Amino acid sequence: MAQKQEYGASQIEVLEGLKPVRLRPGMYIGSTGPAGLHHLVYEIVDNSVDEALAGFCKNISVSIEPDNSIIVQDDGRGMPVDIHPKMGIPAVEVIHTQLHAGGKFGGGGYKVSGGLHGVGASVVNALSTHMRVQVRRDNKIYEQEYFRGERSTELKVIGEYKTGKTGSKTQFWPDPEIFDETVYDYTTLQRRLREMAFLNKGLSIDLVDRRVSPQTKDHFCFEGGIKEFVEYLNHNKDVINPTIFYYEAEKEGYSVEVALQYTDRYSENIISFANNIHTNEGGFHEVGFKSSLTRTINDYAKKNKFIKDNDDAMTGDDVREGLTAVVSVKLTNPQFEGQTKAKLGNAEVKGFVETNTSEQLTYFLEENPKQAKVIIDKCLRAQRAREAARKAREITRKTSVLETTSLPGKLADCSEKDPALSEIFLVEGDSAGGSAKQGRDRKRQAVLPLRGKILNVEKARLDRVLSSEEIKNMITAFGCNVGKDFDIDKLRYHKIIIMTDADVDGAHIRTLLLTFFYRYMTPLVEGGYVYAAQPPLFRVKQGKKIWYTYSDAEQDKLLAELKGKSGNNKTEIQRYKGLGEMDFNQLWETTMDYDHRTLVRITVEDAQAADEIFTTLMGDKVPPRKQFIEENARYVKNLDI
Ligand code: 2B7
Repeated sequence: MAQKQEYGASQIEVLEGLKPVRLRPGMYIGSTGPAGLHHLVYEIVDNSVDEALAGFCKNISVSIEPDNSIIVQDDGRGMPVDIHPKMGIPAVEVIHTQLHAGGKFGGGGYKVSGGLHGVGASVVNALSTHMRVQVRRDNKIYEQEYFRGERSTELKVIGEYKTGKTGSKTQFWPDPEIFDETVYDYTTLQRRLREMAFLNKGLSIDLVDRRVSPQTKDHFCFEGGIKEFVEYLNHNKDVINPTIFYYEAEKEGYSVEVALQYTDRYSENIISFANNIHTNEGGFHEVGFKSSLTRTINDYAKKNKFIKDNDDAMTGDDVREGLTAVVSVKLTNPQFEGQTKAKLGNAEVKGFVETNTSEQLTYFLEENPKQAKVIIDKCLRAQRAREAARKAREITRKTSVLETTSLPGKLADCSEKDPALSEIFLVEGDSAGGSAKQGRDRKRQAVLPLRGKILNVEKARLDRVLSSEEIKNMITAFGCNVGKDFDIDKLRYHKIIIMTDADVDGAHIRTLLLTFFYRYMTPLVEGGYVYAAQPPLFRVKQGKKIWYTYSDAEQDKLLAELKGKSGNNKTEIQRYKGLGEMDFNQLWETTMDYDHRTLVRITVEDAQAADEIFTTLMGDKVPPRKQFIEENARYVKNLDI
């Protein structure tokens, strides 16, 4: 490593520049947990994507190196290396050591993708022990290195060539002083980079994991963009209109792309993005899309005599039942609002999306009358079902189970009345339910056994969902109703703990529950009230001593330690196939006892991923399931498939 430089006044300013990032990393990357760790990669990739959006980069590659460092490479113009007139140091150094180096290099409005407005590279640098940047430009390879955000070498030319190729390459090592954990998860990067490739059509993104042998690889490039995204989202579902509706439109400073297709499902799945950022909380682009959809479908239905007049008009819910749609807008000055800054606040986008969608969708329906008919029929069926369900609800309202105050018979409630101190275990199977009831802390822990598989709410309308015994039991036990009537303030337990076996069936039940909570009790997931219990995988006994381990790695470690210690003691190992194999004492000690258990809090992302995993792993179409199991055999192995 090069020797430290003497710093002039202006350079001290540079070093001061990144201090706040190390002091308050959460302010810049959201958290120092796994989400923040992966965010580092997205910040760097965002800069490559911007270069692609500017029209100069076609290929991006991301590699997880054996030492858990990350290499990102692109074939753009290469970061500028000329001396910055004000700072007196190379532009590439300014980019990596200054907090506000955005926009100055590519002219006004350069930054189009999300992220930290061009300060991404310096933030990543500040949070890495070491960073190495290479630029190919003017037939020269330039290189500079940094240490915890400080320049550790001067920019220098380390090679020359004649091909005229250009590009940027960055390698960074996330700082263990900052992050709780510095091990990257392949599937997390895979999901986001796949999404990025869908959102930027024609852009090629490669991902490789060099930590494993053979290396795991993906190549993402979608000429069809978000049209292929919709195809991907629906790959395991039965679709209504075989032709996916797709259009793109542009005007000064704004672009919009929409793709949609109806399925035979009952839920709606609209995913919206602004500047490649998933706008979870919606915003004006989504509002514009939805109002256009409702109006255009009703107008077409009226014009073609599917409905008589406005009295027969379908509601937004009716026209969105079974809909899969992706809405992606890009704009120069996005305003992100809402609790998680995931809501697009630019009001002018509404009219832009609404006008274009109406025009293009009308055109699509008129061009494809057969598909228009199956779509309208589907919406009309939804309308009739909703109407019938509403009438049925009105009749049964007073006697409705959901309104009664009596708790389900299978629930063993706790005596504590303060929800903040109470928790409920949702336990797979009656036998484990029995042990949990016996082993629990009766004051603060309630137990509700769930029998077998719960209903897949993806495939049923609300009225059928509400006729499921297991679901009714949960609704009454939680005390806060369901769907539009859900009231989080009435929640009777502030911890809802899913306790399932550590096998594929257990994962399936957990997934079904998460899908239900996410679809029908959204604030429950958003508020962080849902947890997964972690039952042990092994019990190890040696003499009078007993250990429980919760992963294969932990088990291997323990066995190695025990081997090192005593030679002649016999070791008994029991592998738990399910919760049912534990007696009530063991269940308490390992999984329920406040002092010894581990609970994993479920995030909104977990719940969203549940839907995807679920349709792939357990869906009704066989080939994707087989493919999933083959591809994930290594991960599923310890789930005892
Ligand atoms: C706002 C800053 C971050 N930048 C440029 C030009 C190209 C370019 C970049 C990049 C990630 C790691 C490999 C513009 C923009 C800086 O100014 S950043 N390519 N790739 C990147 O960071 N990849 C640029 C105008 C003329 N020539 C080059």
